[in-house]
Amino acid sequence: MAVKEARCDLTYCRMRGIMSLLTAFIKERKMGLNDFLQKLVSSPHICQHSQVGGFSNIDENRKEERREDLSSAEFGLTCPRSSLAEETQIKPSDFDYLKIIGKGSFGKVLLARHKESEKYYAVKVLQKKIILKKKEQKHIMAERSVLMKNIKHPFLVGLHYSFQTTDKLYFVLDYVNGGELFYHLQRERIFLEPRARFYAAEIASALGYLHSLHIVYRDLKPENILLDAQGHIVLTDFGLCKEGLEPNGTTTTFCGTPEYLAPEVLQKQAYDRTVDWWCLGSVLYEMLYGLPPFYSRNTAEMYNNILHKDLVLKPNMSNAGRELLEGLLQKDRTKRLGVKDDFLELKYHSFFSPINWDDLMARKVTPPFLPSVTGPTDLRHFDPEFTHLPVSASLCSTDSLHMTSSVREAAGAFPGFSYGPPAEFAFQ
Ligand code: ISQ
Repeated sequence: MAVKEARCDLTYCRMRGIMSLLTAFIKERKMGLNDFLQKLVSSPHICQHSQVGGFSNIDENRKEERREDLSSAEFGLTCPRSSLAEETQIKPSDFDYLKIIGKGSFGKVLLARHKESEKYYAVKVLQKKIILKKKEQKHIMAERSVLMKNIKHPFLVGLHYSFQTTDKLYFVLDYVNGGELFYHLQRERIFLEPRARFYAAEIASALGYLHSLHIVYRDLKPENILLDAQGHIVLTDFGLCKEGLEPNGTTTTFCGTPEYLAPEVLQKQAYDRTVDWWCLGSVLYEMLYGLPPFYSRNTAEMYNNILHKDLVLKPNMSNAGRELLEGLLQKDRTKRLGVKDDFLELKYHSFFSPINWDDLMARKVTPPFLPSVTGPTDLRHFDPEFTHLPVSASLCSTDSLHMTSSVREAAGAFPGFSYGPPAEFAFQ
């Protein structure tokens, strides 16, 4: 049933996407009609919409250009249908790649400096052939479409551009260097309630915002929760799973660290936005207790605990905190806190009564901890395991790839991926 709900959401999202594109572009009059049509045809999900399908015919005469694009294997913007990113010609060599700051099975995240503006970005580079091998195009395109769905929130990472070369996908994201929240938690073992409350409130407001756009985060996990240089939360990685494989090697509906998996996700049952409130409960629990709820070193035992073991809360916490955790870590999602009024149920929970939500959203609440960084190139909070790795020269190489059939397949597998703001707003 909730699966059906999720499908409806997706359709609704697409509708919203179309509507926001139309209204934003028409209202702001930043682009001509031709640009608008180009943007429209470059979004596959929009093209697929019955009411828009007819538009895509106008692009028929571009098929020849597309073939040329693919065979030239040129680095830069090979997406067959022009999008804004293509028109502004953003390409890998526009950046200096300084350090690797994260790594997953699909690719890596690099600290990069835009040569012209000298601004710093986190550039996520994914290998198309690995994504295709793991049949993860849907996740990646979902991440990209979530990121570009006009998402603007103080505690969500912002996407500036996405573009592609023959063999790689690039996301140009806000760069933050306060470190992973859990890096700081590990150093301090636990956080006291006021500090945990502040982070939980910022995360909750970001999740509530995504829900208001009919987006379920689902994969909230420690490595996706970062701090910026001022100490505010930044959530990353919408829809992207780092590991992507179950222990038996098959693709799965969930991935990554299993600690925060809600019972319904573990059981591969239908899930809805309440899954995010379970994950928030897990994050809050770990901040207060130093380990995830239901934790066991034995993964099978932990799965069993998540599904069947009662939540045990030690007495050394406030009644409000206890009540909140019991509400969020409710195994039955139909009884979970947030099932009825979503974020509002958390916002008005007594645990959060010290929070002034307007100030919080305006980033006016002083964070309880200031990550000490001297500037953007201060990488002390990143894992040296990554930062010590050499940055591959292939990232902005202009060499042509040999067009094998698999390279050709990968090259054309992400139509409409590229995205960028109107040129006058680029890299301001
Ligand atoms: C932004 N800044 C630092 C690290 C990041 C990792 C993933 C996504 C965005 C990021």
